[in-house]
Amino acid sequence: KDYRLTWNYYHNLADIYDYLHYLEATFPKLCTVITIGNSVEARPIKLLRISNRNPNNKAMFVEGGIHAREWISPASVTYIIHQLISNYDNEPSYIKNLDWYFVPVLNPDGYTYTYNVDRLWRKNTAKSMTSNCIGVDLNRNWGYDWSNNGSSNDPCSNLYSGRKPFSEPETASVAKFFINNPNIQWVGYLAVHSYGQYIVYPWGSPDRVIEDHKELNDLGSQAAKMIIEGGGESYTVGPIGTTVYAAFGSSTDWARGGEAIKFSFTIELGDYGKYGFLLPARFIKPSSDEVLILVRIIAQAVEKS
Ligand code: ING
Ligand code: ZN
Repeated sequence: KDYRLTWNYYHNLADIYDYLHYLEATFPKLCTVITIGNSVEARPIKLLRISNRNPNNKAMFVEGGIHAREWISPASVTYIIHQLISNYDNEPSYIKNLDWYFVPVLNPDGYTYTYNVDRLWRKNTAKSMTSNCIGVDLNRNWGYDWSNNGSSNDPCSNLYSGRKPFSEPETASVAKFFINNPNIQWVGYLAVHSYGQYIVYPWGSPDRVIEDHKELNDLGSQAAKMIIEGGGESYTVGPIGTTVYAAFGSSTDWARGGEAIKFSFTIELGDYGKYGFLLPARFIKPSSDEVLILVRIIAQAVEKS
């Protein structure tokens, strides 16, 4: 079997994981697959590292598939991996002298659930001790500015933040990976979501302004401008809380507030709502090209930092 993916349709979890192992087998000097933990239903959470093993490299984390129904996220993250690997030798130094950590599917149970049970499922599939409803919103479960208000303390809500910060193995696996690898010099974190077409940065609280607001806004705006110039879609840039909506306990806030990663962004891919979460697969490649522009802008900023 040929484990290469295509990006002409959406792939299930097994195909995506096979692709990561195909890359490791084919490009062993560059690619490493690491299982950082297991989901609630004991599925592995797989990370692909791309590194030229230069010991001075800074590092960038790319998170996909935290929300089950946002299928464009794992598709575009794997497509970015594909684009970096296909032309790696000719990539500029700001790409090659970075260590890349990609988790295409941070919520493998939810992703599987959208294939087998409910295409519009958002959360993981954790059982609750107090309710028959299942699932925690993994993008409200991180250990920085976590709240049971603002998000929701109702297990039936799509925004349920969980019993406590990092109650869920999916978010805790990332935190543990950071703790267990203290010498990785993280400078970038990008979470990929859909939909609405936003490029946003901390904070999720509408009441707080980040000190380097202008620098982050300039980076996001530069990416948005280049996306338009490249024939892509239009993106609104700003802080999470005043641009999308108030949100506590997200990975983007944790990366910046908890881990002091200077360049922490979320991109919300297309569309504006015509197809919403059911974005047809013909949009995978153009959407991925949009993410890649932002990825390059962040990587250049990282190199200069
Ligand atoms: N939107 C994001 C959500 O988690 C967001 C918006 C981005 C919140 C970054 C917090 C941080 O609700 C979708 N569509 O998931
Ligand atoms: Zn999302």
